[in-house]
Amino acid sequence: KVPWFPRKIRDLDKCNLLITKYDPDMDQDHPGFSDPEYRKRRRFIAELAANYKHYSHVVSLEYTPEEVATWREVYRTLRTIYPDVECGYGEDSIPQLRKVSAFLKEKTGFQLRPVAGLLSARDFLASLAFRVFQCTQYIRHASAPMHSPEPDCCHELLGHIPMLADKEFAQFSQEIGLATLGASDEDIERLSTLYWFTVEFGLCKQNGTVKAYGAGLLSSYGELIYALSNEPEYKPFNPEETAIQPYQDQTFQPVYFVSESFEDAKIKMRRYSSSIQRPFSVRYDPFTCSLEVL
Ligand code: H2B
Ligand code: FE
Repeated sequence: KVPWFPRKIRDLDKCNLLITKYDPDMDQDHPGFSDPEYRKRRRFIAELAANYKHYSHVVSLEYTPEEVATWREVYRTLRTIYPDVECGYGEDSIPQLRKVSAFLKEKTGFQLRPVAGLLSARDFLASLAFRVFQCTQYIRHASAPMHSPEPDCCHELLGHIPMLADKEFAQFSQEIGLATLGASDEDIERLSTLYWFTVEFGLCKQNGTVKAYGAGLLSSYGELIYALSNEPEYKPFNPEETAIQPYQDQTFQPVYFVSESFEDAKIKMRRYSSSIQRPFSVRYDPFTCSLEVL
């Protein structure tokens, strides 16, 4: 039996299965766990996301001075190791999801929708098939600006958005998404592992030098330095092997996969995706933002 999957962009309203393992109400190790104010703020922002429907207006948030201070610290620190991300950000305010979404839409057709926290891999990846990125609006706890156990707006804005603004990458992301629609749990697991070692923690050669492009690296000062040091193991990106590599979401990765180029990664991913057995095939119609299922 084929698992349910969204067929039109509006169906993404149903792709909302949250995984609570790292949220501040459930995880005792979350830096905000013992801060009632932070948890209250998070519930307020979560509620906005939960009420969001496709075609509704994205509510802008009035960030507090403390939240802006956290953003400033993260932004400044990361800017010392990599140059401007050219998304028109500044250190004095947290960019609003609505504005960033409009910027992306013009660049690559990707748009953002607010999400309350970590989503199931199936729901998260399905949205990519429609060039929709489920994006958190809250910010990490002020006590731990350099690390967040869950995605937050620093991770999305500094890690994912620059990549989604790149044509080649936008397409790579959408193709992973398309491959997950109606896939078995085992294939979802393999595809999310591939997502992990490319979009989140990928390395790529540029003019013979190994560079970081993964969002998890670009939004984590510590791991970015570590990934480019000579400590971790490097392996060439090869989807068959990468898809079954165990990964770490608690500490740094022991191994990173290096692509020859984005183009090469895309071709290899395409070959891998087409080897996945499904009793149908899908084609995305950009005019209607819906799928043709053949
Ligand atoms: N949910 C959210 N909100 N943001 C993510 O970046 C994210 C997610 N990543 N769910 C997913 C899971 C990823 O780690 C893979 C696909 O499992
Ligand atoms: Fe991410």
